[in-house]
Amino acid sequence: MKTIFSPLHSRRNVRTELDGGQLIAPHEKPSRAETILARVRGQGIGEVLAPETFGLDPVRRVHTPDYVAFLETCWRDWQAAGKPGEAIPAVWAGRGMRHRVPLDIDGRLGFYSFAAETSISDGTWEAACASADVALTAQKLVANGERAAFALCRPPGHHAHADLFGGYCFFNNAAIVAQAFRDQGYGRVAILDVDFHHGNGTQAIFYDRSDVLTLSLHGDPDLVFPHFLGFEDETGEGDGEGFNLNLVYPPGTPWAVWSQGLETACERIAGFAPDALVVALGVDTFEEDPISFFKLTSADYLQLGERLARLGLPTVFTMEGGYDVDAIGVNVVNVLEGFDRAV
Ligand code: SP5
Ligand code: ZN
Repeated sequence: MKTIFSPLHSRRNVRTELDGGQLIAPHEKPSRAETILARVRGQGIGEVLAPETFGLDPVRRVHTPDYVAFLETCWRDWQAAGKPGEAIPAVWAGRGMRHRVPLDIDGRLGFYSFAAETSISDGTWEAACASADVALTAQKLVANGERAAFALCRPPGHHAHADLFGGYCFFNNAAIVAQAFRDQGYGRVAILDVDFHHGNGTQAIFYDRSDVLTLSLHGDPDLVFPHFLGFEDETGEGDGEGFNLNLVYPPGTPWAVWSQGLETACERIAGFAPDALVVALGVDTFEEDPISFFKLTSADYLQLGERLARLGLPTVFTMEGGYDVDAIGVNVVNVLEGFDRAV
């Protein structure tokens, strides 16, 4: 399968992540993408292509214009306000307060975010735009007849809502791909999120729609990020009732248990009979991941890829999380090789 990669990902290179009351070196760092790319090339799984540029119209099909405009100028506005460090939200509209967009950059950072671990600095905007182009280029390949394509997106996307950043995410690449398929006449699209964390942004974007089925397997939000969405009683609303599936697992979950959820999700996808599949591919389910608590092994990712291939659908993979950089290349490429082997 072909891989789409942009060196502009490296423009996303913040120094800080708020964690445990300290500013630590971020988990979501440039070496993640470089390690995956090296493994893609090393295993020779297919050509590596640069993205085409699609502009912001397909991004704005999923994100609000004011959110996109905020991201574009956020770093400049922060600097113009004379702030010494990286841009980090520190105030939010709590219960009973007003959800209106303030003028001040501190206020706007809070309005357009749901978490403070995602700092913004020079180059974040450029990398987020390039990441969306990577995803849209993979979508175009598949729309033009490729069975599958791998969008090596960085920064990741699945936590980003229509107008919220957080969880290391700015543009929801998986949602942008699904909407692009819809806009090109694909009637139904499924998004399966196998990242360790709940795909809260993806769920929220399509929550009231029956044309995009969203499914996510993840760590119990009672215990882990994003904490405020991702429970199993969230099944969709309005037209979308019955078109969202969350499968929640506890600490220590191994492949033998996780794969039963994968089977449930795959059967639901088959019943939906979509015209295309988007896989939000995180490998922070790995047993050695530094911020997660599942116990998948490197070999398990081959089986994951095989099961996804058996759905028999045109498939776009978008890269999401995975923070054990030593293993991230092997684990991601195992999914893609397992898929290609089963096709
Ligand atoms: C795309 C993706 O996987 N985003 C995940 C964002 C998670 N952010 C919160 C991380 C909290 C980490 N706490 C670590 C404590 C263990 N030392
Ligand atoms: Zn994750």
